[in-house]
Amino acid sequence: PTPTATSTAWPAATGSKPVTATIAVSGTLDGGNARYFGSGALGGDGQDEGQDPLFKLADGAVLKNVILGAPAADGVHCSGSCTLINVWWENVGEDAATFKGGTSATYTVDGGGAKGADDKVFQHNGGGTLTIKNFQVSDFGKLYRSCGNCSTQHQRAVVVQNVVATAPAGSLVGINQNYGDTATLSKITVVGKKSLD
Ligand code: ADA
Ligand code: CA
Ligand code: CA
Ligand code: CA
Repeated sequence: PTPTATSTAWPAATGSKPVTATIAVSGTLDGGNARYFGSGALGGDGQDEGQDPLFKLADGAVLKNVILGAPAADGVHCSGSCTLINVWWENVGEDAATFKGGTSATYTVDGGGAKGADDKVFQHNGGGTLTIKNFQVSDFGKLYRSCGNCSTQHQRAVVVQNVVATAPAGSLVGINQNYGDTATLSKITVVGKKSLD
């Protein structure tokens, strides 16, 4: 039989917390399914580049059981390797998460989901390998983009496993073959669209 991706239900928020200054995470932050939303200087909900993130993860940090509400500004930034477990974006801001580590960085998004991305969900600007697994995404432009115009360009890799994607506006992933990027997709279910760009 054809493998079919599976997804779990979105969690109910246990509380709501305004974020007026970027939260620096090193080690592990377990949000207990609280909803964090941008406020004040982090109150941007549009597509302006250069917004700050709600969470900035140090190399090796883990962010888990967090709901990002609206506005979500520039979401989550990873400075090095990072792990996002059961992180949910109710309405993606400029993008959901940006991966900025070096060439040997590994980033994992395991569980969670995202909705309402005018353009990209995951933006890969550094080097290394991003794995996105057990994830669900709907109402979005592109699940993943390897930066096409970053000031330092890298060869990047993305692995997408067990993802349910509902009606992408564009393609699932965008990579730069001229830089030797790779994309490895398995167990993807696309709902509501017959073909991808
Ligand atoms: C756009 C832009 C990139 C980078 C990226 C981001 O793709 O062209 O240079 O800024 O957004 O990190 O949001
Ligand atoms: Ca952008
Ligand atoms: Ca961005
Ligand atoms: Ca949005």
